Amino acid sequence: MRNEVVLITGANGEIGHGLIKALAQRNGTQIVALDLRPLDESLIPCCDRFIQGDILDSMLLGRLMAEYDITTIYHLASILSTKAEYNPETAHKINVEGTLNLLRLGVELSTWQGSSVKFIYPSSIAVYGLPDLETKKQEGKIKEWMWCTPITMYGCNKLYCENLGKYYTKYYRQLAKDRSKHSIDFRCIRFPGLISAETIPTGGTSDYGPEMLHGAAKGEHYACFVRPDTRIPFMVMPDAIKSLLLIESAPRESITQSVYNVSSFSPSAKDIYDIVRQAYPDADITFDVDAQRQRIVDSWPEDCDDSAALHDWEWKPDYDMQRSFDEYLLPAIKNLYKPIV
Ligand code: AKB
Repeated sequence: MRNEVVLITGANGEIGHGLIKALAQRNGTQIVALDLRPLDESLIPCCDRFIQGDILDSMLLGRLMAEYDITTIYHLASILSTKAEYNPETAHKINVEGTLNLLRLGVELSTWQGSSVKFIYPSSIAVYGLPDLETKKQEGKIKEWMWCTPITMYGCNKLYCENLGKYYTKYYRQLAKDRSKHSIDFRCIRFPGLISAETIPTGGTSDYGPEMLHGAAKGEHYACFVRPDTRIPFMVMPDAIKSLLLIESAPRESITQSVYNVSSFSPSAKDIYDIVRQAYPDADITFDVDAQRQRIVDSWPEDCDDSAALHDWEWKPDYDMQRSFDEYLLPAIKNLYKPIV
């Protein structure tokens, strides 16, 4: 008998860390993790198998299909917004072709197993593209269907892959004579900037939030690359993981749309600066604006309306801004960087 497993791509990333640890605590969940780089040591005991490999390698994905009954795919691997702008075509390859490979794996598996594989896909506020600061301010909290006009390769990739997920769920092979393929069950969350106490992101444009905090905790100088009045939504990692587990376990009939916003708090860069300086009064933080990165975050919304997620699968964040810092980020980060005696 083949083992039932959950497949996680991009296992070494920030979401991967939190998700693998949370899933490992759930009785009976077996995890197969995939990443280009060797798996972080802290995750090894949580996984039943780790495969170092590339999502662009279809032979590798074929071998996985032969070996396991994969019930759920969490496809986390991707190149984030700032990094993607340095090499847009490579980002497209990984973000789009990689996702297409995984979606096709999901469809093949669903047909082979005779039941829909759940495909959980983290998208991003980068799919939005507001034209100017005045409109951004006026719009405030935006809904899923508004302003889907991204200005980055990463945003374009995420928006397109959301549509691919819908396509493979509803329309794949609609004109083919042989419609025997089973569809996947695609569920997607658009995340705001994420802040983890355990890891520091790389290659994102919302990175100034976590970088300011981790930099202060390490006693390093940090030059924040956006203006103090920059405002986008953020969320701490435990809430991001909570939302992924909630959408995964929601009954199919309660899911009324394939893409959902989730939101938590929406600070300006100055609000983050203030709370970090309160915790670390000697923190050496300056503002040194990078015009290109500023333009990207200026095109992202101030906040997102997540009422559909609340309505359909009872989404509600556990952490507002104060609680995020007081009860999660600051204690955990102080512990992470405490001097070894
Ligand atoms: C990025 O900054 O690229 C990501 C995101 C908002 O999706 N953190």
